Amino acid sequence: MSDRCILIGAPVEAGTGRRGADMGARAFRAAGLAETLRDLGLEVREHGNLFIGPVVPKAHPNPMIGDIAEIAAWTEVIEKVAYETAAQGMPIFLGGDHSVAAGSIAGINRRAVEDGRELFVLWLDAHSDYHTLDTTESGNLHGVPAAYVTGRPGFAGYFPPLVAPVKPENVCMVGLRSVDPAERSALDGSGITVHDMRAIDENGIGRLVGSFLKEVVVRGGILHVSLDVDFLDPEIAPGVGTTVPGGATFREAHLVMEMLHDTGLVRSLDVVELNPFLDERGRTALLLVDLVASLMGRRILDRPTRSWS
Ligand code: B3U
Ligand code: MN
Ligand code: MN
Repeated sequence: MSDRCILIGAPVEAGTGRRGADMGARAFRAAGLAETLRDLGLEVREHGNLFIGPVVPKAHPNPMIGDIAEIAAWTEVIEKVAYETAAQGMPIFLGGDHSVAAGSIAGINRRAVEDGRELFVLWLDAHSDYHTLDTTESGNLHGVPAAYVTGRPGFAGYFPPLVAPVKPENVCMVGLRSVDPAERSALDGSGITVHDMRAIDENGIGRLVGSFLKEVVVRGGILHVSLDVDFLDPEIAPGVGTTVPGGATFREAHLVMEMLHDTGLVRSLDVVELNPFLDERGRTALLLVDLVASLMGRRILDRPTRSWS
């Protein structure tokens, strides 16, 4: 884990059906993210908010898809910044909706492949975001990034060419409780490890995440974490466009963050789907800052670092 965090605002909302996610990055800053990280002894570099120029609209045969040119343009910009900043510290992408992850993971993996490192992705979300452009029923492109970055077909000609797809076997999704039929059948046999809320209830989130992290360690990999706010239960995190009941609790989410920190292998992070327009007095933003703090090393008590072998 790098001691230098690079905060990158990605004010994207064209991937959702609701307005307001483009204010997410500002809310993370207002909730004290940089100060909290500095208090942990980390260096914080502020990259500012990314932007795209005007785009020429492009149609897709799927009539539900509206903003494909805009999301494609964002993906290109974010991919480039991810590739560049991954060599300078730990990029933290402040969304923006989850379509941000199409660019961040694509760029992070381009860097990882160049460095000869094996990238693993922990996808914390109520949704699998595994639609292709052809299967999405809503047309909301925050529902496709996991498919794009793992190299599912159908993106060519619309999204930027993917230099380095992430191996599906290296992806672990945790917290799922809203998966569309087309996603479910595509996930089946994809190689992606999928833990829905039932699996969490039956096994405990620590055990499930722990076995994935152990595999990352054993295989000498590095980690990208993609944290969708709706991974959390809406009772504690209302500031998100697509709330789904029955999500991760405060302690479950913190445990995951603490375990991730113990590995020392997290190299990059997305925190996405925060919608300050829907939040209650900033409580979701503040909770996310706390979770990022746990991921970056804040702990309740000092305890020996867990052995992963
Ligand atoms: N799978 C649905 C719902 C959804 C996906 N991601 C979010 N919602 N946030 C869709 O629209 O693709
Ligand atoms: Mn998502
Ligand atoms: Mn989601």
